[in-house]
Amino acid sequence: MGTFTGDALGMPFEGLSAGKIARGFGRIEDMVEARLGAGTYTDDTEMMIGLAEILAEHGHVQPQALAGRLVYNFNGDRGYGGGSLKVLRALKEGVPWDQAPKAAFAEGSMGNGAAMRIAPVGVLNHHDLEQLEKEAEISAKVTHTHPLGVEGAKLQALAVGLAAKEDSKERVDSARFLEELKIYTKETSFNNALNCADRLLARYHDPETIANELGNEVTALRSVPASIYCFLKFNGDFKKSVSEAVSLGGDTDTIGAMTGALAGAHLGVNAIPAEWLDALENGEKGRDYVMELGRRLYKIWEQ
Ligand code: R7I
Ligand code: MG
Ligand code: MG
Repeated sequence: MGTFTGDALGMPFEGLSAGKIARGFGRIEDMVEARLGAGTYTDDTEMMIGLAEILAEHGHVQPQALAGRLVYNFNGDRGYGGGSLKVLRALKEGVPWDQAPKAAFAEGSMGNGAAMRIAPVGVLNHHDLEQLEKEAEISAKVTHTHPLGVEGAKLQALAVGLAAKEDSKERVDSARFLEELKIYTKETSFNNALNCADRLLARYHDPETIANELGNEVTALRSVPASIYCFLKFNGDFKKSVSEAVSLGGDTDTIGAMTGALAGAHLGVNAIPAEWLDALENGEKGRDYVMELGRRLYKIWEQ
C-alpha cells in the first residue's frame, strides 16, 4: 500500500524539476489530477501487484510465473520504461525469462524498474535477510540483469526488510540503519551514495540539493539511495517522507513509490493518511485488491 500511495501521489509531477515543483505547487500534500485520474497508479504498482500475486500463490519468487504475470497484468497506459516494454514484448513472444532482459540493453537494464516493485519481497522475507537477498535477485533478473539494476533492487528490498523489523513506535536510528545496509551492499557506487545520504542527513538541505547529490533519475543508482534518504529524513512520518520524495522532482512516481514502501514497512498501513488511501483508484486491481494481497502475504509470513 505504501508503494501504491507514493506512486499515485508522485505520478502527476513526473519529469518536473524540484525547483518547478516548489515554485508551482509548494509542498505536495494532495492527490491531484493525473494522466489516468487522481489517485491512479503507474507501472510501479502494476508490477508490484504482479510480484505480490506470485508470492501469494507460490510463497516464493517463481521467475517463469512472474514473467508470465507481468505480461498478463501489463497495461500500456500505465507508463512503462522503454527497456521494460521491450523485455515484456520479448516475454510475450515466448523468449525465456533468463534471455528476455537482453532485449532492453546488451547487459540488461540499470533502470529502477526492478527496485520500484520489490516491496513484497522485502516484507515477506524480513526475518531472513539471506533469503531476502536471494529472492530479491531472482525477482529483479526477470526484467533487469545489469549489475546496477540488480544491486539497486536488492538494496531497496533489504531496506524494506530492515524497515519492517524496526519498532513502528520508535524513530529509526539513521546512522545504524545505513551501516547495516552497507554490510550487504557490495557495489561501491551504492555504498558511496549511502555515505552521501548519511552526510546529508546531518543537517537540513532543500529538495533541489538532494536531487543533485543523490539523484532523481530513472536509474536504480540515482533513485534508490534518494528514497532511503527521504524515508530516514522524516522517519516516523509517512506523509512527510513521501511528500519529500515527490518534491525531489524527476522520477517522482518511483521515488514516491519506493519511499512509500519503506515508510509503510516501518509504520504499517494505518500510518498512511486516510485522505490519501481514500483517493486511490479502486477498480479491478485497485485499493481493496491490494489491501487483500497484503493480508494474504501477512498470513503466509505468519505460517
Ligand atoms: O527500469 P524500467 O522499468 O524503468 C522504470 C521507470 C520508472 O520511472 C517507471 O515509473 C517508468 O516511468 O519507468 O525501464 P528501463 O527502460 O529498463 O530503464 C529506465 C531507463 O533507464 C531507460 O529507458 C534508459 O533511459 C535508462 N537505462 C539505460 N541507459 C543506458 N544503458 C537503463 N539501463 C540502461 C543502460 O544499460
Ligand atoms: Mg511509473
Ligand atoms: Mg517512475
